[in-house]
Amino acid sequence: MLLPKQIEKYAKNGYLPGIPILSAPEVKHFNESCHRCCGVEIKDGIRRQASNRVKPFLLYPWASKLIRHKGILDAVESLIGPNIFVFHTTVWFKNAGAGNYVPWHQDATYFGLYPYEHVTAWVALTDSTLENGCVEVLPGSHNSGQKPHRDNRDELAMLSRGQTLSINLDESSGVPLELSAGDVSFHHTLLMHRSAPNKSRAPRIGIGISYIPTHVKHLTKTRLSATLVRGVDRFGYFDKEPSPKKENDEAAISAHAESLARFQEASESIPEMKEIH
Ligand SMILES: O=C(O)CCC(=O)C(=O)O
Repeated sequence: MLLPKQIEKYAKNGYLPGIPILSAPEVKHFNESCHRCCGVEIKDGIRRQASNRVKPFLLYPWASKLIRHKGILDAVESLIGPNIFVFHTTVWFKNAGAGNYVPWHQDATYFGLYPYEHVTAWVALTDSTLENGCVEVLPGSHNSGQKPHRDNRDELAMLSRGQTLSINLDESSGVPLELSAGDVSFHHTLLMHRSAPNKSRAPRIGIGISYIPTHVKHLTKTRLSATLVRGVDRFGYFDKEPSPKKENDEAAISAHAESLARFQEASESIPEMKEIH
């Protein structure tokens, strides 16, 4: 569990910098598994993000294990309470020397969740540095609410719609979250953050796991699914997702496709995005 002063810092700043949580053998296992399953993008022609890098816990037993890691869940429970869903997960895989980047954004913009209690645990499977394009945050920026974004058609922008904050930002107050492999950072859904291209000679890999308390609602008409990873769900706002029994499990592949299709439909009608366009 986190210490009270860490919880206070998260409330004040909107993030916690890297906490060492994964052991060295775990980093090796998850890094190798991630390379094997997500190293090469599988594009489905609709989404900008490769389908094997979105919600991989519905496809691969190793990812299903990662989202249930006790050390990560203990920290998450300290921030959002004991009843926890995984709502989403993205493998942020930046190849060596790749120009891909993540523009300044707030995660809440494209999730359509309320209240704003979603927290992302960003799990470093390699070191993450300024040179290889670590996440950078604007401390305290989660306190000023949801801000307008615009779509960004740049193919190198890694977000599903290339969402980019369309307000003036004081980038000079940005803080890089430099992490060692095995560290996990945590950020609030309204925290403004971004990451630059990977200028190093090795891949930079992080897995962003989106956790929500079970009382959080999704605001669009599409009914979404989520995975209960701790506690109980007394609300029934989401359909429960099955876990993969093995890699290339046919049932898991169709559950994953179904979940992504619903997410895609919902993201087209997120209220924040509607107001903006
Ligand atoms: O990994 C990155 O470069 C960006 C991550 C991010 O935007 C997120 O986890 O919300």
